[in-house]
Amino acid sequence: MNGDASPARQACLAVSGGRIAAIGETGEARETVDANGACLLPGFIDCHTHAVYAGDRSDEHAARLGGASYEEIARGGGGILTTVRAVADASERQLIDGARPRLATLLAEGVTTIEIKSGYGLDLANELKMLRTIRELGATLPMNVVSTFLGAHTIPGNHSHESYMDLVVDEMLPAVAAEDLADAVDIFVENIAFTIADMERLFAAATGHGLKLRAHTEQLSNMGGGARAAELGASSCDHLEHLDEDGVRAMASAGSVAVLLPGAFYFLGETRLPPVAELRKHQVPIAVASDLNPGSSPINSLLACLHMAATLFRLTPGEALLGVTRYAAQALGLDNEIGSLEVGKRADFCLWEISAPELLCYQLGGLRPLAVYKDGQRVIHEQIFMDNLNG
Ligand code: DI6
Ligand code: FE
Repeated sequence: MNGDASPARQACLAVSGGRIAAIGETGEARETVDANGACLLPGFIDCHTHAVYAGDRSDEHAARLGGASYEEIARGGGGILTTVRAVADASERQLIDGARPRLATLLAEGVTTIEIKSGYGLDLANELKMLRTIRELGATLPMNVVSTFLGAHTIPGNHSHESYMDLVVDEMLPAVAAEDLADAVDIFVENIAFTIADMERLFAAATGHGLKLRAHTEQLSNMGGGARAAELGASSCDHLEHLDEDGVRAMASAGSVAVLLPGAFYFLGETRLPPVAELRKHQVPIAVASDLNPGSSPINSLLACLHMAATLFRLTPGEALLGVTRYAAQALGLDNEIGSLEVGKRADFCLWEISAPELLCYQLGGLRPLAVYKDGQRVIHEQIFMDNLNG
């Protein structure tokens, strides 16, 4: 995953102190593992999720199947606000217990880093509750958990647009920063949510607190949010089905990663494809994530989204694989640490019993790594495989 996704035939990889110490050199080791010709890939990175939530929205799914649109449901007080009510009723303990199996499911398919956003609290106490939940998941699971403050997800019913933005920027953000509960901020720039001016204000304040910047842009319409977010230094712009070529150019010159979310495209039955040809032409790095959430992407599988990135968005298997490794790390600003098998990076990797990595974009379902390593420690393994290894 060092720029392209073609496999290398290396005899060995050495780990020391949780990091990759050498590649291709053989020598003495305290412990050796014979991978029996299995394929070694970096741990996958799900760089955009809303994996902490309560309740489900299967009734809204049924309503959409009957013809209602995502926007109509949102404007009627449902959508994100349905989940906000469920999260308000849940304790931090209940949120942790609800999210843990989702994360464990991702870990079992080889995801060693996950980003999780708040955004179903929408008041100070509940946003902090969500972010503490995210931090607690990171402290108790063998995964790298990145936390993003998405107070600007939608406007709650008890606020005007202006008074809610005041609350997000003047009260929530300082409280989040004071407790070090987030690594980045995010905002939903859309005609049913926030404006570019809101984003400018939020980003200025967040930069002052040392937070990284992300944005949901051009998901349902083209507002120019992607171009502006990139200019302001956003490490990624996410969704992007409605991004135009000017937006692509702005992202290219600013070095912002395009995070594509085929699960939401698929589940909402969208028809407008993200501008993959233009992103390629201008060499914008492309990441792929699950967007796991109860409204637009109840898809608890990054591998399913990897598959959809190829089948629905026509990414090449190499592009899709780089999208859940190298460029996902870049979207999180963690490309010096994770996302590829290189000396000095964290020893987060998986063994797969597959003929070639491209198989992961081809087969849908039934795929699991033989073993998952996080910081050099084996955290999950297939007993059958290990039994074989041990003779
Ligand atoms: N766009 C999305 O697809 C998710 N958030 C966003 O800004 C959906 C969140 C939800 O519907 O609960
Ligand atoms: Fe999202």
